[in-house]
This record gives sequence, structure tokens and C-alpha cells, in this order.
Amino acid sequence: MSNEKTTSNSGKRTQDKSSAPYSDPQLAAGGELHQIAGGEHPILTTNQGVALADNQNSLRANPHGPTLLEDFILREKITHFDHERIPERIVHARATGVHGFFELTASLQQYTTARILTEVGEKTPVFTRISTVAGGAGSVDTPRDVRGFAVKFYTKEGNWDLVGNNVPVFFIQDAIKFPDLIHAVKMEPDRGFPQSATAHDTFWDYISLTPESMHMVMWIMSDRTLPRSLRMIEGFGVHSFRLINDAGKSTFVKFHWRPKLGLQSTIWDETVKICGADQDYHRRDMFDAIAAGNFPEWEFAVQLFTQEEADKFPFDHLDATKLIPEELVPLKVIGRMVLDRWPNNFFAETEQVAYCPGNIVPGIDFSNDPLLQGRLFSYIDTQLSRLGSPNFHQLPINAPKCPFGNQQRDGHMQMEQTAGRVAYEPNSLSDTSPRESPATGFHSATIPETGEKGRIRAESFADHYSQARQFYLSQTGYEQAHIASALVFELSKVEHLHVREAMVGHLRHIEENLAKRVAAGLALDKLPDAPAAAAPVKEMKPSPALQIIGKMKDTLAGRAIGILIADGSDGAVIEKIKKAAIDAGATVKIVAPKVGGAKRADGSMLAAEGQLAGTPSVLFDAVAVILSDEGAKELSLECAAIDFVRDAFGHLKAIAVDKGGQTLLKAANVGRDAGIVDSNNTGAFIAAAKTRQWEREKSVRTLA
Ligand code: HDE
Repeated sequence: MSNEKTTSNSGKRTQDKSSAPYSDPQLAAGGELHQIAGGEHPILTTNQGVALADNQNSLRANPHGPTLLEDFILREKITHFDHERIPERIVHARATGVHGFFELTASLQQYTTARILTEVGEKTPVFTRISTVAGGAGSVDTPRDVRGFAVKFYTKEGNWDLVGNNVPVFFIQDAIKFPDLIHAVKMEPDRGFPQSATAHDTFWDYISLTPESMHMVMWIMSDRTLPRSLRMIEGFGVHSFRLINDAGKSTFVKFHWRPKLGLQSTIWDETVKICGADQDYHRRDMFDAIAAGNFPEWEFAVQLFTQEEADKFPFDHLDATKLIPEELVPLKVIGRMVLDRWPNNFFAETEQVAYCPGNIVPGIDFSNDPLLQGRLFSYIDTQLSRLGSPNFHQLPINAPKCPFGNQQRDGHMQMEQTAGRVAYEPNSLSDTSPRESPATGFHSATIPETGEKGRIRAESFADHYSQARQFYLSQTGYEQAHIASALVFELSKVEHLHVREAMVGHLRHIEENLAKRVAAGLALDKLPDAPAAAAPVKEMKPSPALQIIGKMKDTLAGRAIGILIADGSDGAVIEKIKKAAIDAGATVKIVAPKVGGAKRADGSMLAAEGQLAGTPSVLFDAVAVILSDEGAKELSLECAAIDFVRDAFGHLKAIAVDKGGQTLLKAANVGRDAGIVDSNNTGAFIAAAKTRQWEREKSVRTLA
């Protein structure tokens, strides 16, 4: 150990660079290049703690000879590397995870004993993982897909996992159907594609044979599955749960997360292009927001109702294909979640976190939703093969932050070294071993169960179309057009005509005009017959809370503005727009043909944050184009600049232009409307940037 010294307080060994030996003097010189960070580096060792003298050369018999088997350093390093990957999640493999806290703002003491829901002002640490469902871990961030919204609350009474989605309903009513649903949406097994897409035959074949999925189909064909940012999605616990109070009384509850930034989605053509521009679009957006101190926040709300109230609902709340409209049971806001800390290590935390809907705390219990009941089994089971050991709860990201212990023992990778001879309960040999706590421990709700056992679906689960219709009719005209067009897009990728026709048949139960629009978009020669419906379609009151546009916030907070410049641009105008955008809460990026920046009209350099070819306008919510005559002339011959403005226009964004900017718009054949604003009128630009120019859409694309 002559090459090291030991720091006095941490016990960490640090490297004495002066005596680091290198067998090859040239590499030694190269090695120095890596030392630019400076500082006191801890010493590099094997996993057994042996200091490494050389991490660049394996042990060889001579300079041109074979590598020796005795090189334990090489073998250890490569062996560990060979096992770096673990099985990815069968669903929800691709995700972004962030630490934060939950704070209760209103007590539910009347309904539950759970301290996390009764101790107002208490901050509970959380780890939240937001995922796509269908793609693999290396797939892109922006497919058309549901987003998983899983929150682990490290409460004082144990971990509570609320493992939900950004859509309040699900495809199926019974857990036994889940493997088929997922096999249908995943890559087709013979060809191994498509990755992370619903637009293919097996998905729509399965859906067309599963009428209960129609409500969910409306949600996934809406822009809800194309979020602008993970900070701008809602979250839902989906199933009904129970709250139990100190008298043992049970109340049903649905859980909701509502983003402080409001809801915002992208539009399909934009999504497709974002996917090419930045495959990590959502992960990067979250990372940047946290790094900038713009911590995303959600309100936590509940819908509370009794069995008697549920009996009067025109649907069965235990059916996960149904939601409870806010107009029927209002949301009560009881807390907030703030995500404020990016994990230290993606693998150790985001990848190894193990959620389970079965992780609940005293005062909370399950309902009899048959989908939830199946999930209670599935999650622990999947962790056993994914994380490889029944001790996965000991990983730091999974371990409760309250004291925990029991008589479970051993198993792969047991990290605990429990002392003493007692590994059972009850025992009389130990004064310190953990014991039951009948008063404060977990008690299940005392619910009487009677009836005949069987493979049964309740009759109250038979209505598959009423809420799908309600959802569609609750949307604005723009959103309805996006749903119809998404159906046309997806079904146009389906090769089998009978599957396309079967889907349009279902749509006739939802809304006749929707079916007609989709049939026309697919050029079907006649409207297919609707299948027999198991229950009559009920007319339900539209619920505006189901819209996205209605929930978009009138703010630039959380949004991004891009300013395209070139040599000769007017620095004062750029500054004015930048300031107005930042004052309105936006982040601003200067985009120039070269990343080093461009010369302003006064000859000074303005640094760019993005190079034009790699920073298209799809990465912004609104853009400004500030160009000199010369700059406009040059960019008019530049494809990336033409696309920059044409896409911004096509994606219904506000565009601020000066004279040079107008020249570029003209070259790109971009028209003029209320969303194209003079760059001097920053007020009008900021107002237009806060929304999309929905009226423009009919002039730029054919929608179904
Ligand atoms: Fe999941 N689901 N799921 N799911 N689910 C998994 O668990 C499963 C369902 C959800 O960020 C898996 O740890 C079954 C509904 C999220 O790690 C697996 C059924 C909802 C996540 C599993 C469902 C969800 C998962 C895969 C039908 C919304 C990601 C890896 C009964 C309420 C959690 C894992 C994370 C993950 C099974 C249906 C949400 C295989 C059997 C409904 C957010 O156990």
C-alpha cells in the first residue's frame, strides 16, 4: 500500500499521483490527460479493496504475447461488466425517476387513521417514476402511449405505493386479460417490431375483440398520450381504494394528481418530429427543470364516496374502465407533491425501484376491483425475476425510512446481519426481537363477503360505450378532430381490413359522426355494422374536466421559447423578446447556424444555446425569428431554417418576426394569421405564446 495515503476523517484512501507506475511511458503521458479535474481522488481498487496500479493494460506474457488467465483484475472487471444489465420491466421499462416530498394540506382524519393523510404540514419523502408502457428501456420518450405515474411515499408507518397512470381508466376489467393485452401491443413476436407503438395489427385486432377497452381507446387516441412535458400530466390511482377510520368505518376513495403547470400536450406531427430531434425529450426536460430549480409540483386530491352513494352511480366504480366524473363526486385537494432532487444514480434508483400496489399502510385498504386484485399479486412476483432476490426491499431506494424488521431470513444478497439465535415468532428467548402490535398494526377492512364462487363478470360491468361517448362529447372540436385523426392514422397502419372495419363498428356505438369521420379517413366504401352491445348506451352529461385544452394554464411557466438568429441580427430586439419571455416564466434558447453564436448588428458576438440543425422548433412552445436582410437571405436557402418556421407554423405556435424574419417566412411559404406577431409587440407575442393557434390547424393539415 505504498501508493496511497489515508484521509484522517473519512477513512477514504486517496491516490498519491507522484508514484503511480505505468508500464508504458506513452500511456503514462496519456493517463495524465485524464487528471485535469485535479483534487484529491480516492484510490482505484478491485472489489476486494486491492489498489490498482494500472487500469489500462491487461497482464500479458510479453508485449506481443497472450493475455494471462491469472489476471484477476481483468477478469473481475469484465465479469462485472458482463452482468451489468438486469431484466428490464416487462411493461413500463422506459422511465424518468425523481425524488421529492409530499405535504399534507388538509386532514382526512374523519376517514382514515393513516398518518400521512392526517398529519397536516408533515413532509413525507417520495420517489416518483413516470414511464411509458409499451417500449423497452432504450426506447424513445415520446411514443403515443399512456404514462405510468408511480409514487412511493416513505411514510412513518411504512411504504405506501400509489402506482397509477396519467389516464384515469384502463383497457380491461379483469387481471387475467393483462398478458394478452400486453402481448398484443408489444413488438409482434415473429418480426420484432414495432417498438413502442399501438399502430399495428395485433394491437387493434385484440382491441377490436375487447369492447370493454373502448373508453380507454378514446383516451389513448386523444392528445393525453402525447404530453408536452412530464411536468404537465395528471396522475390517477385508477382503482377505487378504501380509507378506514379509527372506528373501523370504510369510505371509498379515488386518488388524483393535478399538475401545477396545467395540462399540455403536443400534436401528433410535432411528436413524431420531437422523437427524431431528441429521443430523451421528457427525461431531459425533467432533468433541466430540476437543475434550474423549477421543481414540478402536483396537487393531490381525493374523491370520497360511500357504498350507498356508489350504489346510485350509473356505472360500477369497481370496474377500472370507468371513471367517476368530477361533476358527480368533486375533487377535494388535500396535499401537494414537489419533485426537487434528481437521483444520484439512474440504475440504483430509477431502475431498481420496485413499486407494488399492495404496499399500503394502516388506514388504507383495497377495493374488490378485479384488476387491482390481480395487480396485488403481480408486482412482487415480477421483482423476484427482475431484481433477482427476495431481499430487494433492502435496496436503499426500496427500503422504508421508518424502522422495520421481522423474522424473515437469508436469501440471495441478504444485506442484514441480524444477531442472536432467534429467527421465529413467537419466542421466549429474546427480549429484543420484533413483536406484533395489535393496536396500531395493519388491519384489513372488515367487509362481509358472500355468494357463489365462479369465473364471473358482474352484470354491472357490461356497459362498454357510455363513458367512451361521454369522453368524446366532452372534448372541444379541436380535440375531437385529433381523436378522429389519430384513429385514422393508427388504423391506416393496420393491414387487415376486417380489423379496421371492426373498429369503426365499435365507434358507431360511441358517436355516429366519429365513426363516419374515421370511415371516410380510411376510405371505407360503407359504414360497417356495429357489433351487438352487451348493454344499452346511456347518455351522460359532458364533463369539461376531461379536456386538455380546458385545463391548459394561461402561463409561460415551464415552457420554452426559441429565438432564431444569424449574423447581423438586431441585439436590442433579441434582448427585448428574451426579457419578456423570461419575465413571463419561460426558458429561452438562442438558436443560430453555429453553436458558437452569431455576430449581432453591432459586431458583438451573441452565444447560442442550440445549433440550428440540431435544435428544431419542435423543441419550443413558440419561436421568434430575428434576422438581418443578409441573414434572412442566407437562411432562406437553408432547409433547417425553412423547417424551423414551417414546423412552428404547422404546429400552431406563435411566431414573432422582424423584417428579416418575415423574409424567411415568405421563403418557407408560411402564411400570416393572428399568431404571427411583429417582434416589437412583445405583449402580443407572449399572449399568443401561451396557447396554440387552434384556428390555424384547418389551414395547415387535413384532419379527419
Ligand atoms: Fe402495472 N405492472 N399491471 N398497471 N404498472 C407493472 O411491475 C400489472 C396496471 C403500472 O415505475 C409491472 O415492477 C398487471 C394498471 C405502473 O416501476 C408488472 C396489471 C395500472 C408500472 C405489472 C397491471 C398499472 C407498472 C412491471 C393488470 C395503472 C410501473 C414491472 C392487472 C393503475 C411501475 C413492475 C414502475 C408496472 C403488472 C395493470 C400501472 C408486470 C398484472 C391498471 C405505473 O408487475
